[in-house]
Amino acid sequence: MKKISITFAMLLAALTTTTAFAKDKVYKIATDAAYAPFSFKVDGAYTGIDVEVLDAIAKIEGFEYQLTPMNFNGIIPGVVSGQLDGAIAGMTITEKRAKVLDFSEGYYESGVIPVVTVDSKIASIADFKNKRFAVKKGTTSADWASANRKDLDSTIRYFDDSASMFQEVINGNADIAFEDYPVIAYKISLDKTPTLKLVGEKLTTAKFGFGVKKGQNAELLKKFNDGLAKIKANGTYEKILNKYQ
Ligand code: ASN
Repeated sequence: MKKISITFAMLLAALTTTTAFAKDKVYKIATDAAYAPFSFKVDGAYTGIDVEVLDAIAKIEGFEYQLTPMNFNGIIPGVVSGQLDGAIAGMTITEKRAKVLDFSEGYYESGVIPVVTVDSKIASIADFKNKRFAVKKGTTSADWASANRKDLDSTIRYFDDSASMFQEVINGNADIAFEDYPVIAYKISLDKTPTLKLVGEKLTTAKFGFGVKKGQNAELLKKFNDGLAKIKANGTYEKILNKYQ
């Protein structure tokens, strides 16, 4: 009898410690360091759809997090290696990524679209032969370019961030950049003197999702999905989106 009660007490202690730990946990969550309108720095502070959606969800679900802005290319490896607990980074839900990550419900419609300078003669995919492509490392845009490069007899240059990729096209060192539709549409809408334009329709249709390491973080994923449903129901989600339209 004595033996049993000691075991029970120990179990209770262990359980209490685990619960306390889960409550105090500060989730390390990555975002793309420069990806307006999803995450970008204004006057020294990060803002954008991803940043505000995460914050609203954390508040309503009652969890703490540390936002970790970084180049997109390091984000999935960071989650997979366990250095990051999750990522909200304008990140497309794909089958390939779903092999190493668990994704939330999609929270934003996207898809890859080609981008050229306003004076470019490139008007459709028929004009993509023998061109110099610019893409951001580790992205679905880079995947599209590398899957089609051979057929199109084209070359690819890789960049760490979207701004450097766009600059390469603006400078005339690349002919076509590939970017997610909402990101380039937002940039063009803000340009006082337009430098870039879209070509044709989206090449892919996709959704952005919040991601955690596969099979490792069901608790955080559930909090994200529950919180997303709540902020959609109470109007917060729409309010956030409206700020960036
Ligand atoms: N939208 C990109 C992708 O899913 C990620 C990014 O550039 N932040 O590949």
